[in-house]
Amino acid sequence: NIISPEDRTSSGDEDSDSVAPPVPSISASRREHRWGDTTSYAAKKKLQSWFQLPNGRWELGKIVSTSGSESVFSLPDGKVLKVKTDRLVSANPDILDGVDDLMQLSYLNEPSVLYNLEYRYIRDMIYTKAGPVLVAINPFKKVPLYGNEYIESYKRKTIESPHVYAITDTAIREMIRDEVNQSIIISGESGAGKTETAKIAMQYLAALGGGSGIEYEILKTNPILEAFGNAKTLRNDNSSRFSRVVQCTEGERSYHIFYYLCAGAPSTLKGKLNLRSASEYKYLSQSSCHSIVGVDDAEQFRIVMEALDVVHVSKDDQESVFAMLAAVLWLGNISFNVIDNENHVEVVEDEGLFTVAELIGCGVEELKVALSTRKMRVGNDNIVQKLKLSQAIDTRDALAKSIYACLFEWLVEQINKSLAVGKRRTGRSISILDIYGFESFDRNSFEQFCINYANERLQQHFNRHLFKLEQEEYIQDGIDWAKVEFEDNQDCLRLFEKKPLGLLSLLDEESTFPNGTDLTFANKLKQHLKSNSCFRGEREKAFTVSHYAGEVTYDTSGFLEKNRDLLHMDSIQLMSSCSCHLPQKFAANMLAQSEKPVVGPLYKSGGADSQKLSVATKFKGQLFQLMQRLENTTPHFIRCIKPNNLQSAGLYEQELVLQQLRCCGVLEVVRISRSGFPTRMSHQKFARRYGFLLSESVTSQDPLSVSVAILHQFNILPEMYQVGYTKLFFRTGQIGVLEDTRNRTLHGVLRVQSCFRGHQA
Ligand code: AD9
Ligand code: MG
Repeated sequence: NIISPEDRTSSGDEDSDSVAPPVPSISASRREHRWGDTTSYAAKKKLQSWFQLPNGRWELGKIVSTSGSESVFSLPDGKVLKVKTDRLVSANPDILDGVDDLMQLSYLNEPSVLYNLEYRYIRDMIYTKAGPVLVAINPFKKVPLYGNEYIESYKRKTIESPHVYAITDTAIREMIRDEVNQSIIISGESGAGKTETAKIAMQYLAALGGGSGIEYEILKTNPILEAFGNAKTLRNDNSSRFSRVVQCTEGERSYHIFYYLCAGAPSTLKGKLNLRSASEYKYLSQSSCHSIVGVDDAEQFRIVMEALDVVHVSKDDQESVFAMLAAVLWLGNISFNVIDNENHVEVVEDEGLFTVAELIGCGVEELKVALSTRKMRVGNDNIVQKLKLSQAIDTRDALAKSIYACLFEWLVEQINKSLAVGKRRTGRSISILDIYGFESFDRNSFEQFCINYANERLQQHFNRHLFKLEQEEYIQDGIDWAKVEFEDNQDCLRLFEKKPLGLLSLLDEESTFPNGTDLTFANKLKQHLKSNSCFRGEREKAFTVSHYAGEVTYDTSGFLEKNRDLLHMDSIQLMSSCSCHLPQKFAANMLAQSEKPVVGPLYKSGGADSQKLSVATKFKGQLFQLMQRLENTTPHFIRCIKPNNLQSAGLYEQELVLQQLRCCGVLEVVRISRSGFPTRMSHQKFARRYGFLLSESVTSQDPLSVSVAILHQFNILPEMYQVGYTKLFFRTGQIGVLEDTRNRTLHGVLRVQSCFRGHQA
């Protein structure tokens, strides 16, 4: 009853429509059918099976007996349970424990996949293949898998076990062999290890570059990007983040660089920038978390300064960078006085105001005006409107955010310039994409909406690539691949992108209406999209989308506000009038951006006739650019998995892992590969394995004729297999019937033999 790993069979899965095993599921309905899995097959054969205990954990046990729809099932601890037979899920034979590619499993069901990953994980084998995908489980500790010796071994191919190094090596080889750009696409949820994985891939590239190439220099710029782009969150002490300058959840931190600067700036710099300790800045003190266990902020500041030297950011520019950081911090301390019944405000003249003006190089009066009023154009007249308290706070925060965002962009630009100097471009590249994975929380907002939309696009890319790989194999073997059907997520993407009645268009439309609210937006969605199969309206302001990874319910609160970009022309004009060069540059960049030909809806956002793109439209544009770049590469996929939420080593939580396997599409890979002809066996092997079952001898002994005779004898339906030049291709589960017969026959023979031996004795 053992099928050797290289058979790549899933032979037990004869009934792909059977009810899926009961699993702890984040949202059942759509997904249940995906595990077209076998249940009764194992039961019939009295094999080891999985049974899900009421606490959700899968236990491995043996079927003692079966009568009708019930089985007696024994657990390893000696307990015996009476269970419904169809709740038992086939387990793989021990010989397949810990295989390094999930596709080698005979039974590709959820508990088997979970078990196999856990088996490897507890032995520090954190990498496993799922067909073309590399699954990486975060060890949350140092594992002895990296460094020069390993790099050498993967380079020489003396190690074959799955690894980021192996994937990276393949990318390099394919880039050279095919002269095609490559991409390594790393996804997973927060804290799963994407950024670490990206660094490990870069390490390999850097080592191959001989320690002096551009790859090595890129690696050296990491401290800068992490200092400015990462922050402590509840899920990850070093999380790659995008917006969190003005708001921070309890227990989390803003970007590392703020704390590094406050703790590590030399005293002269401190004096120049009027720097205080982190706790004295409102933006930093609001979350009551200033330090990270094991991180020395002052030391980190020195490391960042060194890295800035390495990428040739001049000392002057470095000081300007730090001045911008200080300006952001001081902006947060600027406060307002309410001056009338209508909640209009004026800016408090205090240290915060004066310091910001000093740091960015503008007049105090101009800064006050920019933060407390807005120029409007009514007909041909310019009028000045006083801001209300909440508007003034939003304006201040928007300015802080945009200074930081511009600063980050500027730094990336400097780094890229420095890397490009004197470098010969070979024209071929390997891109490494470290991207936020699919998110589904109790409450999901605009951020999740964007993230999941992006993941939906990436998933489509992934599906198409997989489909292509499969197709190539079929074509190579002369198989009619038109018979292979792949489910696509096109419907969901259409729900987002359709014009004018898609999620994004409707959001943009509502954002332009002065009277639009989150509720009117939600109602519009319900009105126009109710017939879409991927959409469901929920109570009040909520709606649900059926994503490839499951259903997510979004709360539209704050959608419109977040989608309209808040920075007003008055703020941009203020920056362009500054005497310091960075704010000037930032303003110029922003103006240049808004002058670009636009494809989305436009907003009149202030007095001057400025036009701005909505956040969703910008996001979509960037996503399309990214996809376009990726389309021209050969992709390699790495899916990172977080085994527990405590960031601790050695703890493997089944349910958490399972959810992520779904969300990052690993189970989808398995499903897709099963929807074609996933079981493949060479003619020779097939003939050898099952030939002895033939009741009549075949005239021709060539493997193909023997194989065909076997298929006929066992009445395997023509639509269930394809005969290729070298291999036979089977639909899921078909081999099971043959294996069953083979086993029974062999057991019969063995029994006869042992009886015979017993008799002799
Ligand atoms: V986020 O979406 O940016 O919040 P990531 O990037 O997925 O997240 P990250 O790479 O930062 O997660 O990993 C989180 C932590 O896990 C790291 O700081 C390490 O402490 C730990 N980690 C991840 N991968 C490895 C590894 N291969 N070996 C050891 C690891 N530790
Ligand atoms: Mg990260």
